[in-house]
Amino acid sequence: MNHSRLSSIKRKADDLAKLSMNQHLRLAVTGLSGAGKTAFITSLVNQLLMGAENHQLPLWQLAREHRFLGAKRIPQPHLHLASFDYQGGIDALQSQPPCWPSPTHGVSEIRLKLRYTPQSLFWRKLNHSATLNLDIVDYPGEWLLDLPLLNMNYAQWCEHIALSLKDSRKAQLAEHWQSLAQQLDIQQSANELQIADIAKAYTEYLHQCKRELGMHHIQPGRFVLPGELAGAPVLAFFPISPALAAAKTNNKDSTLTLLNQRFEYYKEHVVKQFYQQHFVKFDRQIVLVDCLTPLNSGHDSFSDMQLAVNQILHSFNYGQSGILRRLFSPNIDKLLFAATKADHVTPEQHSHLVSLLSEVVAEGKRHVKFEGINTSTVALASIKATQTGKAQLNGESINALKGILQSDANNQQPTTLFPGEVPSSLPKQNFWQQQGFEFSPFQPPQANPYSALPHIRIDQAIEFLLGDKFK
Ligand SMILES: Nc1nc2c(ncn2[C@@H]2O[C@H](COP(=O)(O)OP(=O)(O)OP(=O)(O)O)[C@@H](O)[C@H]2O)c(=O)[nH]1
Ligand SMILES: [Mg+2]
Repeated sequence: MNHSRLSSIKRKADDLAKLSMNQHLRLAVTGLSGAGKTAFITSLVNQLLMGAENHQLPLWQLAREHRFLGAKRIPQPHLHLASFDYQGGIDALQSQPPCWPSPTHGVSEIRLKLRYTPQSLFWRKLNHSATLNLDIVDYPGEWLLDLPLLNMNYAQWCEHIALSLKDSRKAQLAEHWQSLAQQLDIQQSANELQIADIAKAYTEYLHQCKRELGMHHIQPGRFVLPGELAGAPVLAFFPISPALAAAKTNNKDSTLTLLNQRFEYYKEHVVKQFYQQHFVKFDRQIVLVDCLTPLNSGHDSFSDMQLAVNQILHSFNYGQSGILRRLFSPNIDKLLFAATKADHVTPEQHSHLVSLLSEVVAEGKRHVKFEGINTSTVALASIKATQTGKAQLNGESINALKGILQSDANNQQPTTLFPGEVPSSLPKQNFWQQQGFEFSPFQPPQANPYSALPHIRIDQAIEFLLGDKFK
């Protein structure tokens, strides 16, 4: 074979290599508020940016085989989306004393370029490194709680809310907005100011359910996490008595017409739009679940969290909610369930946390798997705030945790404690009577610019979510 023919073959092989060695993946991170999304993304980005020098990732095959060459932050693809505030999170963790990154309220994204040596001998012989452009998207799980609204009209939604008020604690909190709503003549022409006031009272009721009852299952989700919609008329509606909502109205300016219109507008332009603009573009998903805070808060909070998480999983159940497949054709092929904040329990309890989470998501997971989505479950700590040690209890040496409690931020004195046992299955009545679990928030560790953040099993999450892309 002559020289020019050889170099033309080599050029073609090079072009082919470039094509197949530049991949792209969109990883979505969700969970209810406070589940640990921001901490997870901050730590994940930090672990990747630390590159080949990061020796804390033994469960990630690519790093273990020394084929991970490094990562770089590059401009995000969607200019209209908020950027994930990685630097803000790192600054908070590096401050003195360190603090957790601030809560977030909407969608944000960050793009990293990962470079690695491919596994295949063929590509290695061509001396090629490969790249994966990784987009990481943070979005509130609460937004997925709105999916069932797509199958309801306004009157059906009012019926649904009326049923939820059978819970006497909710009914008590609902008294204020209900009494305001009862004063409305819904057949009369709408008074915008009055409607805005009642919508405000309804929104405050939802916030109270979250704050005072520890509830997560809030509808409509955007009322408590409005993002850029704060103050917009699309959020100025509320449920009324189901019988009144089902009535006919001939007045096109009536309150009833307006409430119906806003409900439909919310479905079309808020709920559907999120699925169309964001959800369909996700390739991989991690659902973060904080099982520990609801264990502390009690039976009702735990059941509500379980309900909300399973409701979130309906969005990955394309077949059953035919509307999803019809409207959005989602692409997610791998979904990881992660029990967060595992550094709040001693290591021998981590397997309990995994089996507890498996039971919490059991119903939703069955449907997700039926769709052919590959799933796995892990217990992790995105940012490990405790050390494991020994303590004496009744003359016996037991595993304990050592860390600075958030409540000791002023004196910076570490505390050694045994937080109790995490149940390995859904807690029974006697668990709630004994309240065997005492969970206290810890201050994060002091971060420094030269080493990656300490974590527990974030490398296992990377392996599951991205591992197959580095062949
Ligand atoms: N000990 C420990 N605490 C954690 C960890 N991850 C999160 N936390 C705690 O949980 C809180 C909430 O974490 P975030 O990452 O802000 O949760 P989020 O899901 O982004 O919450 P929103 O932005 O409000 O939706 C933090 O402020 C920490 O107190 C972890 O890995 N270890
Ligand atoms: Mg957040």
